[in-house]
Amino acid sequence: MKLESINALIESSIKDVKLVKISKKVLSKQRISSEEALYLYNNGELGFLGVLANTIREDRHGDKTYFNKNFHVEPTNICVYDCKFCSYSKMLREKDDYEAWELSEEDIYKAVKAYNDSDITEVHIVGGVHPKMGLEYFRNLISNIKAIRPNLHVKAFTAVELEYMARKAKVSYKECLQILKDAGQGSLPGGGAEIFDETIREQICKDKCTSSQWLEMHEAAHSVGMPSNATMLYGHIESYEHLIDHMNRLRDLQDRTGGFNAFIPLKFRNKNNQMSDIEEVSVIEDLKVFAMARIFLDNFNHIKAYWPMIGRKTAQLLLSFGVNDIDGTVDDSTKIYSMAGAEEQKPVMTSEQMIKLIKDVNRQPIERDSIYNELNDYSKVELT
Ligand code: V47
Ligand code: SF4
Repeated sequence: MKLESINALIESSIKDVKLVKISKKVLSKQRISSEEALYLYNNGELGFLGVLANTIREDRHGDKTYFNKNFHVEPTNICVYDCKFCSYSKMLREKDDYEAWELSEEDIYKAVKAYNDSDITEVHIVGGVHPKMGLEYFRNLISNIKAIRPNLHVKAFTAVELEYMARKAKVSYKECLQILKDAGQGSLPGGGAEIFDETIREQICKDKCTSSQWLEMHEAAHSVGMPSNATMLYGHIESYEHLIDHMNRLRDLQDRTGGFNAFIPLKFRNKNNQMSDIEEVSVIEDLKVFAMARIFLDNFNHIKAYWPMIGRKTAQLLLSFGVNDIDGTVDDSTKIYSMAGAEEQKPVMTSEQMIKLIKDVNRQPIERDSIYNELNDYSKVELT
């Protein structure tokens, strides 16, 4: 639909003058303030937010929907921290009925070699913060992985893991990241951001890196030429104000560095963790959060829905609410979310399934690499 028609439709159907004013700003690509975002959150109906978010999405990307071919390595679930939402870490909560694991280096190399004959382009390495796995261990690990498969993009370590590594090794964030980059690391995933507001962070993950440290780490990564993603854990004890504050801090940093590739809202799942008494939010709320992200984060090119967590059906819906990326084919190699009660207990999707999922909602499946170069356009491929 043409922009003028959308504007006319909004003017004729929305009676709230303030909402119409904000929507005009959004549609003419002007940045909205935190106050305006809060007003939208509180007063904009889902369909209205969807139209705004989808208009921006289609203006930037048309129907293009990105995915990549990746697998995950989780070296350990042993962690020195005790985030209340975490269903995965083992150490402080000995009574849990699942076991701690610690992959040996050989296990990890074997996992990488297992993909030798596949066209996978990325390995995503994250895990618990193990007191004995430090910078030197990971530098060596990455350079050995690159020796096995030089073209594999290594997206590794949340800012939480990196902050611990740098502190233990007594090096600055920049030095730490440069060492990892020289070993072959290509980018950083977006984990560990949770909610930046300090009062919320205090209640859900008070012992790990602070919000400022998270932001400083990503700024340092961008300064040494490593792009990164940013996440936001929503749907627990936070309010809309906290979500907007979180995105605002990211928008400010992105203005300075331009180093973020994608923003990934992560829905809080309540199984097997210390916040299990909190009910999960509805799909309606999911759609709102993603739409608001697309509307507010005018300097983030990609809004990603992580399908193993949010589920395939909601991921499809989200493609009309601002999302233009649904992560990777992901092999059955991640446990973080299945333990937390994610939709996907066995997160495996073949390329064919991924392509079908995207085509079924009339979007254009594009395989990308880790830094969003387009590798294959599957829109013309006939599936059997
Ligand atoms: O920071 C932990 C989240 C994150 C739960 O950058 C939970 O491409 C919901 O950041 N319910 C780590 N979420 C994973 C991550 C990620 C995932 C996929 C792609 C990328 C990327 C990054 O997982 C943690 C935390 O926010 N998490 N427990 C839970 N119960
Ligand atoms: Fe450790 Fe990460 Fe779990 Fe927090 S979310 S306890 S840092 S593994």
